[in-house]
Amino acid sequence: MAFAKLWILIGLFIHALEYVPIQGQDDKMDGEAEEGEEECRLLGKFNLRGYVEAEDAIHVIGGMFPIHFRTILEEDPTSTPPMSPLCEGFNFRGYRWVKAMIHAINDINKRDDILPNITLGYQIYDTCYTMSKTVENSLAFLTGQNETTPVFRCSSGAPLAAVVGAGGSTLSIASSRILGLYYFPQIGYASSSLLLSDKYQFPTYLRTIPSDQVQSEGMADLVHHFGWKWIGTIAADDDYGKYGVKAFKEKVENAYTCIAFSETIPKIYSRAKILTVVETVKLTNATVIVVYSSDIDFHPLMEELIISNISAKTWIASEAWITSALIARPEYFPLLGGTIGFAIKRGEIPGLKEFLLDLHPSKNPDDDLAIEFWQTAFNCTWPNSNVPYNTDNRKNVTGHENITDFSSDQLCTGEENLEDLNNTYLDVSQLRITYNVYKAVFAVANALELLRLCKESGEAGPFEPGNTCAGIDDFEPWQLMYYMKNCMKFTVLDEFVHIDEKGDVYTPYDILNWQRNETGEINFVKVGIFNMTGEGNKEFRVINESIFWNNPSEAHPRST
Ligand code: TCR
Repeated sequence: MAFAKLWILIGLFIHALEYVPIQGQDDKMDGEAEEGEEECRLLGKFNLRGYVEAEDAIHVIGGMFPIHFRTILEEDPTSTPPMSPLCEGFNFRGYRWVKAMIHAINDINKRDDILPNITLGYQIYDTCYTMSKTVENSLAFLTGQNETTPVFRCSSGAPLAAVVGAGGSTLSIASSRILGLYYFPQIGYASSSLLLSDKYQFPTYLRTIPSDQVQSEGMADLVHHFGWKWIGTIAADDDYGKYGVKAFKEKVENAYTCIAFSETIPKIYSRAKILTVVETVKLTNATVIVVYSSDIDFHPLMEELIISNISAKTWIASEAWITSALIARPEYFPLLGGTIGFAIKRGEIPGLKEFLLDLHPSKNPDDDLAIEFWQTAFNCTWPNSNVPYNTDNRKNVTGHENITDFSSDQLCTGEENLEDLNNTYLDVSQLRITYNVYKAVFAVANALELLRLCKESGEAGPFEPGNTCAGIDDFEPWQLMYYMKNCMKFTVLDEFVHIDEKGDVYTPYDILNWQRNETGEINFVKVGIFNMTGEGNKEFRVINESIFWNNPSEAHPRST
């Protein structure tokens, strides 16, 4: 049976990763383990953070989000038992995505027209934007290593229906390779790498963000539209940056347009590597530079570029940083003003703002993430907590050479007001990825609903033998996958969503341009659109006159 196979495989995983069998009778406690059976001892320990709410749930949806920017690197992990690393750098934007997932689940639970009498729960983990955590999260979903959480199929407790995530493409690819083994449904909200359209490699991966095939095509059209000849490219060192740039190059290069340079931004912070990129940008004659990277990876390079006083370049932004508060800062405007980039469709989520405001560390003393949020947002220390915040364990970071603790001695009073906070967590004016998260949760709910309706309708179902339906209480992951693959047409917040058989969506992009308003803040002004359908029909429109160019003459630059 499929299950037996699954358990053998998971067993092997656990064996390899976490347990060491103790042989012989001596180490055994009385009454435990029958003769001949191996007893196991937990060696390393899952150290996962996130949110679990599964008490009354009939089904649980898993989620993976970058609540932190990075893990803290261990110098010598072999001298102590293996522990999953700790994370640092609180990501307000990622935290908003988590809340959007919870909000979506609450909304579905409140509705009678979708999954009536069925309560969905959630099990959300922090990926810390790293591969190792993401793999660990995926294993935890499958094995239920975290004691309070359900195993994905298990007789007691609510089973896991599908996973939403995992943020960056490289992370989704890693988790999808594991989840795909069991034909376990996964739906991404931000992973746009074209690799993920390959259903041989990632049979159970779907997404609510368009593939970068589309974005790269749009960027190439933009370059041709303005007649630029020499283009520099900078890519994050991951499946997003590298494959995005690769597709861009394939589409842009022709008899007239050439690539001046191609650089990559390191994944693990290295000042030396970043400085070589800065040097290239300084020396190049190309005035147009495409940056295909997440804001998280681009930020350290940005800090160096700003010091080096580079100006009069036009930056072409990929979707991941075009509206990022981490990058779109007034102090970066001299360098990045006039940036043109692609942004995915924006949406409004009713009630989200109120839900985001409904946060206070005193609500739940065990909610470390809320405490860390509060401490970081208000730069104060929550009394009697030992949740660290504002630390930076990277070495030789620009501006501070040593490992640093930026936390404050000031105690939080609890009277701090969230509404006074001007940060990205509460900014609901640009809900793009957040909106995708919301859609992804609805996609899962929609598949669950179709599965449930099959039996209810009394008609023939899709499963062999005998054209049967699956039961909502005891379906297998591949049965839910049937609906995720074949029936992904539904409406969320008045928008019709169609995810095709490759798991891809085609939604239009806004072309945005960074301009400064009277108060000195950066506005993302819509200057065009790019739309492409699955059949390859496209529409590209830019209003040249509405663009702000960041050079002394404020004129359309040439890159010859
Ligand atoms: N696709 C990127 C990750 C990513 C992202 C973002 C990360 C996208 N948009 C916004 C942070 C914020 C688009 C990937 O890796 O596929």
